[in-house]
Amino acid sequence: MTDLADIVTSAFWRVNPPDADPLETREWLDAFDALVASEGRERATFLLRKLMDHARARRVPLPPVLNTPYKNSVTLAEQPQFPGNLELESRISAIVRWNALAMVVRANRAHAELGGHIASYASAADLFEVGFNHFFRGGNAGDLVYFQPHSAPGVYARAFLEGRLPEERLAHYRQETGGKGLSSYCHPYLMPEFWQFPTGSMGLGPLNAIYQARFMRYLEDRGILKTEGRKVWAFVGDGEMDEPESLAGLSLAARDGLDNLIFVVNCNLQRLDGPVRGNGSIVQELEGLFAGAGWNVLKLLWGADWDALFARDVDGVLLKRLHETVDGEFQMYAATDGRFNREHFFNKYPELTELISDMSDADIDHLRRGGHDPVKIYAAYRAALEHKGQPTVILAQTKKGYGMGNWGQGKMGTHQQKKLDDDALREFRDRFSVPLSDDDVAQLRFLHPGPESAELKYLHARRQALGGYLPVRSVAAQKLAVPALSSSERSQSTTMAFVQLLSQLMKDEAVGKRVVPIVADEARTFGMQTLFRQFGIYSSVGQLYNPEDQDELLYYREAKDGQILEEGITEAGALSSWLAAATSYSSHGTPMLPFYIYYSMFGFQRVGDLIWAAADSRARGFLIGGTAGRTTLAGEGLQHQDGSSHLAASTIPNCRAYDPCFGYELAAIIEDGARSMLERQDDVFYYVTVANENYPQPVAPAGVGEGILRGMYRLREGAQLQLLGSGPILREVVAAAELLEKDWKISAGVWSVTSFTELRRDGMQAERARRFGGKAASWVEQCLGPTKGPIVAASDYVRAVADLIRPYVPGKYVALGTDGFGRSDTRAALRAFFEVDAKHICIAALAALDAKLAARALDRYGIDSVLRPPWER
Ligand SMILES: Cc1ncc(C[n+]2csc(CCOP(=O)(O)OP(=O)(O)O)c2C)c(N)n1
Repeated sequence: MTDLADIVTSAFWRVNPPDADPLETREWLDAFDALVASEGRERATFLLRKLMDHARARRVPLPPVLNTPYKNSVTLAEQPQFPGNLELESRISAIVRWNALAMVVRANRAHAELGGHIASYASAADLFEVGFNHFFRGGNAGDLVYFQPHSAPGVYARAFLEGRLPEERLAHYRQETGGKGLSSYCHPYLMPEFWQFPTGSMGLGPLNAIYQARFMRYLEDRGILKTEGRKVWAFVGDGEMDEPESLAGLSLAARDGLDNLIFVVNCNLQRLDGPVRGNGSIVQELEGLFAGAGWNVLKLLWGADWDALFARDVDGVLLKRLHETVDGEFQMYAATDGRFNREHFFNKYPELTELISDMSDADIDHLRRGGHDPVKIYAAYRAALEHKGQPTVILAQTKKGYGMGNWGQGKMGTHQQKKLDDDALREFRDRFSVPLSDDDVAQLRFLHPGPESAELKYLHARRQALGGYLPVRSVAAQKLAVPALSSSERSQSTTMAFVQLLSQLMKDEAVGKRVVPIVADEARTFGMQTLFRQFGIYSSVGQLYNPEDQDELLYYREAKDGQILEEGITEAGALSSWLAAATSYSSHGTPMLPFYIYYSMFGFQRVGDLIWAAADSRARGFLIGGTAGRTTLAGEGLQHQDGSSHLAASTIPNCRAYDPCFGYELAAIIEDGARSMLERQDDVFYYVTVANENYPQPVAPAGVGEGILRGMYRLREGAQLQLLGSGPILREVVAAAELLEKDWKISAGVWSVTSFTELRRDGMQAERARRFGGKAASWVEQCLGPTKGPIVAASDYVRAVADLIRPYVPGKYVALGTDGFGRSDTRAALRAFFEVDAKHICIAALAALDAKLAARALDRYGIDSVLRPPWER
C-alpha cells in the first residue's frame, strides 16, 4: 500500500490539506465557538457569509463548502428512540439473508449458467429491512419503492416469509419459462402482480423515481388525485450513480421541492469490477453533487458503536484519519479483520491508538458501518421523512458482501460471487446465527419459522400497521370511455392533424382531464403552442413573471394546474414523465392518457432503453414520433432524419407502431389505440410517426377501418402489379402508379401500409399457427393473395422495415427505403437521392415486370444509373 502522506494529489488532501499551524487554528475555532455561544447560530452564519465575501474580494480561493465531515448527519442528540424490537428484527433479517443467499447458490449449483447476486443484497439488507419494518407504507395510497435491482433475491426472500411467494417459486429463481419462476431483476412485465418498477438497467430507476415523485405532485396540483403523505423511495447503488441518467433529474427534483422523494444510495464503495472511487470518496463526491443540486443530504456512515469514539475524539484526529482514507483503503478495511484495522487504520496516529486502547480486535471487527445499524438507519429515514421542502438523499455507507467473510466481504470480485462452498455457508449461518443444522446448510434448505413464530407475528404486525405488503403491483384499472375522433379534410400535415385530435381528446368530458401532453422543448416545432394558453403548462409554482408575449392570444401560460408537461431539453426526463403517466393506472389506480411528442430521431435511438423499461412496465400511452421520415424532414440533415425508429419499434412486443399518411388513418389509430388502452385494458403502448409535410387530406374511403388498424388496405385497384407505401411516401407511390399508367400504360394497384410492424406480427402468428397444424392466413396474404403481378413497397425508413413482411408476400417483392446517411436538402431532392420518389418507384415496378422497360425508363426519366448507391454516398 502507498503511504497516504505521499498522496498529496488525492481528493482528500486537496479538500483537507494538512494543518500548518494547529495552535493558531485552535484559537480561531475557540473564538468562533465563543461567538456561537454568546450570539447564536444566525449571527455566526452572517459573519461567515461576510468573511466569504471578504475572502472573495481578496481573491482568496474558497474551499468547497458543500461537504460536511465524514460522519453521520443526524447527531446522537437528535437520534430518535428506535421503536421496534431489535432482537426480533435481527432474527428476521438473518432469515431473509439466508434465504436470499440459498436461492442464488441453489440455482447456480443446479445450473451454473443462471447467475445471480449475493453481495449486493448482503450490503443492502438492513437498509431494506428497516424500510419494510418501519417506513414503506403499503396499500392503495402507499409508498412507491424502486429497489436496487441486484438485490431482488432479498425482496423475494422476504415475500417468501410473508407467505406471498411459495417455496416452489424460490426454487425456480431465474428459471422463468415454465411460468413458476422468479425474474432475475424487477420486471413488472414478467411478474405483473409483484414488481412495480423495472430498475435492472442502471440509472433508469433513480431517474424514473424523480419523475414519478414529480408526477404525483402534478396529479395533486391538477386536482386529480390526493398524494399527500405518500413517498417515493429509490434505492440506488453508488456505482449506479455513475450513469448520466442517475444524475439527470437531480435539479428538477430540487427545483420542484420534491419532499415526497427519498433516495437511499447504498454506498458499499464497490461496483462490479472494483471500487467506485478507489482514489477518492464517493460519499463526499455525491454529497457535493446532491447538495449542489439543492437536495437535503443525510450521511449515514457509522453505526452506534462509533458514537463513543467520536465523543472522545475531541481533537478531531479520528475525523482527520477518516478524511484521509480513500475508498480503496476503506474497502481493504472491509475485507480484513479487527487486527488489520487496528494496525493500519487506528495505529497511524498515537492519539488514535489511545482512542481505542480499551477495544479488543474483536470489538474493532464489530464496529459497524451506518448502513448496517438499524438504529442509525431508522434515525436517517425518520429525518428524511420529516424533512420539508427538499428531496432527501441518504448516503448510507455499507460493506459489499456484508457477512460473507473471506468469501466475499469487501472482496474485489464479490459482485459475481454466487457459488459458496459448504464452509462458507456454515460461516454465514454462524455469523448471523441462523437456526439451521449443518445438514440444512449443506442442502441449502430455505428457512421459514412458521406463521406462529414470534418472527412472523412481528413481521405481519409491522406490515399491517403500515397498510399492507409490498412490492405489489395492481393489475386492475378503472375504465374510461373514449370519444369518437375525426380529422379535418383540409390540406395539412399529419402533425397538424395530430394536434387537432389531441385537442379533441383534451376537450372531452370523460378523458379530457386525463390527457397528459408532454414535450421536450419542441412544442412550437409541432404547432402545439396553440395549447399553451388554453390548457396551461404545468409549473409547481404557477407563473411568477409576466410572459413577454402576454398581449398575444396564445401566450406562454404557466400554471399550477397546467396540463402540459414542458420538460425542457431532456428526452430521458420527458420519457420518464410519460412512463409515470402511462403506468398511473396501476401505480395510482388512476388511468391517464399521456402523449409524448418528440423528434422521432431522438426517441428509440436516444432513449430506447427507457422505452424498453416502459414496455417492461406495461405502460399505456402514445409516443408520437414527430418530424418523422428521413426524406420528409427536409433540410435538417443527418442527425435529425430518422430512418430506423420503426425497425426498433418492431422489436418491442407490446409496442404497436404505425406510420400513417392521412389524417383519417391517424384518427382511426389514435381512437382505437385509446380504446384499446383505456377501455379494453390492453397492456400495450403506441408509437405513431407524424410528419411535417403539408398535403391535401382525402376523405376516408368506405370500409378501410379494419385495414388501417391491421396494417394495410387497398387505396386503388390495379391489374398488373401492386404498389405499397407508408407514411408520406404513400403519396410518391400514388404518383408512381399514375406514371405507370400515363407513361407505360400499366395498371398498378395501390395499398396504404399503416404498419409494416403490425403486418409482420400478424404474419408471424399465422405462420406459426400453420406450423402447429392450424389454418391461418396472414392479413398480408389475405390482401395480396388474390392480386396479380409483382409487389413493390416503399417507405421513408430503411429497407429492412418494408422487408419485415417479405416472408408473407406472395410472389415477387421489391422493398425500397432510405438506407444511408441522412443529409439536408429539399424533400424532392432527398427522395430522388434515396430512390423513393415516384420515378424511382416506377422504375422499380417496371424492373420487376421487365428489365428492358426499366432501362428505357431510366433513360426517359434522366436517372444516372452509374451513381453509387445512396447508402455508400
Ligand atoms: C445500464 C447498465 N449497465 C451495466 C449493468 C451491469 N451491472 C449490473 S450491477 C453493476 C454494478 C453495480 O454497482 P453498484 O451500483 O455500486 O451496486 P452494488 O451492487 O455494488 O450495490 C453493473 C455494472 C447494468 N445492469 N445496467
